Amino acid sequence: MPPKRRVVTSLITALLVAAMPVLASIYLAWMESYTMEKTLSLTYAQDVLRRIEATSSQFEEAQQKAAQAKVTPCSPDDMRLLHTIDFGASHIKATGRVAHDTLLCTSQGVMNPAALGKPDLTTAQGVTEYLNKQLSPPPARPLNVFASNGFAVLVDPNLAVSVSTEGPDVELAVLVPSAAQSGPIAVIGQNLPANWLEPVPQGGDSTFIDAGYLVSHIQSAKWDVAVVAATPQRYINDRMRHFALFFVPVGALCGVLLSFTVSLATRMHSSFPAMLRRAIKEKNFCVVYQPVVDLSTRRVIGAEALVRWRSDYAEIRPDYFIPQAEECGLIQLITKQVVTIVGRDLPQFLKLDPDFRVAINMSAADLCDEHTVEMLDGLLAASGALPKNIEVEATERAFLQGPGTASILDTIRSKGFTVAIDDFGTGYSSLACLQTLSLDTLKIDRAFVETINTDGATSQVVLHIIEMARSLHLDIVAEGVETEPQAQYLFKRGVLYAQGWHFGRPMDIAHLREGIRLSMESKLAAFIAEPTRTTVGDEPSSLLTFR
Ligand code: G
Ligand code: G
Ligand code: MN
Repeated sequence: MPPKRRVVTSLITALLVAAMPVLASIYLAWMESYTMEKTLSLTYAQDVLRRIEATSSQFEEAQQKAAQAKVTPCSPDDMRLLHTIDFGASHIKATGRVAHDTLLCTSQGVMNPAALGKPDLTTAQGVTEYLNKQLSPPPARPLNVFASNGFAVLVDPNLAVSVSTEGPDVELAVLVPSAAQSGPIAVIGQNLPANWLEPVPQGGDSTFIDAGYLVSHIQSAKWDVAVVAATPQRYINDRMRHFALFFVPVGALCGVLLSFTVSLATRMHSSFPAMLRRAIKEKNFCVVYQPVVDLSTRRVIGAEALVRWRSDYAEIRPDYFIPQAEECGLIQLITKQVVTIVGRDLPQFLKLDPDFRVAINMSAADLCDEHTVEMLDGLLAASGALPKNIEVEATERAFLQGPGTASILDTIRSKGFTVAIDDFGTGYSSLACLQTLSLDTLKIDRAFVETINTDGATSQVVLHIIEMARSLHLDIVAEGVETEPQAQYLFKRGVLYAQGWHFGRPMDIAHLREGIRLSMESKLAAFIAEPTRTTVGDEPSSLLTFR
């Protein structure tokens, strides 16, 4: 990518990454406001419903009292009764008697019969309702008359709906669901759209946004009544602005931090080859050695050299940088440094054990290049080692890189170096390798050693690998041996060599020297038998772990 385009791309990425938490915080602010407004609007509706339910209960109770009394309607006895009932019912303005759509008398006194006209509706409970009747001249307000069996109550339509609300523009309506077509029996606000009044299940509620309002509709569980409360949607927006004052700066801060982290990670990633190059130039690689043990004598007879990158910040493991080094063509420079270090260390091992063997990992690029042979010759010259002291170790992937590889391997073997196939059994063509290549050693991958003494599906595979290696007269090294039973199992089946945490983790040269020395004195076997030896945590015991 051209540099200019890369700058633009990373700038856009940074902006997008920074914008995400901000957008999330706006969404959060909106959700928070919506939830609060929804709760408020439901509270208004519940408030109104509670009052209407109280009125309905009082009406029911009053009607029962009136029915039990058995007095002549509007007689002096009845007037006293009506007055007593009215007095005890806080939500009722007055009680009265009706017949043939005419109000005959009320608890306020005998009056000229007042024609109520046709009833506006009749509820499911059989209550006849006459709405907004101007029974006394203004300024007295119109009243709702609810009648049943000749008994009536007069109710102020505004009493139920006059709840105190957060803003002035909250709309409220009271409905009789069984007579929904007659419209609301009490309203505060504009005419409410018909779809707001559509029934909800008895005892249920629903909240939705429509025509700029947040609408809550609830229906009584007991009575034939429902309430709609609508708050303007802008209340949500106002509230959201308020929340946003808190959420958005926090989101923006997160966005900036995230953007910074992402761009840092991107920059580190894109400059990884540059970092690797610098590490090679500054020789920041070192080598640790994992001991290889002879299972019959339990002596350390060799070791695998494993490269480590000590950067300014951390020790980077080869699993991470070897594939990248292979990809950007830097692996041979790393191999060269490993070989140089091994050449420097080898004399110290050979002084203790002239037959000691160090295995060096090689990649595909190493095995395609004739210079590798020269490099190995250089290693012998520098260390005074013999070819038998060096093993070249590579995975099948590295071996199968074309015809050049086979001839270089042949040259290496003809000089007396040994060649090992690493991680055997994990690739696709391990068998093909055995057929086409001339090898000395087969290293059984850790994955198969792990399954020993388990009933896993592949627990038998290790036996077949051992069989195959023996029929081809290959030395076998089992990798990843973590327990004594694994070691015993392998030894019983003819595996001579092993490496793994049971014998030693990768260690520095000083510790390996100590391990060789101990094992030469046969102290290692005694060490294995030591019953009081403790292990740390769940880590497999390791005889040569000195760190
Ligand atoms: O034990 P460790 O985590 O170091 O091993 C990780 C992997 O890195 C192993 O599979 C090993 O083969 C590989 N490796 C270790 N050192 C080298 C090296 O010097 N060259 C190459 N090509 N691979 C290595
Ligand atoms: O190249 P090779 O696959 O040999 O690399 C060996 C890898 O396995 C390294 O990462 C090394 O640290 C790791 N290793 C070595 N011995 C053991 C062991 O006994 N158990 C486990 N889990 N890992 C091991
Ligand atoms: Mn290896």
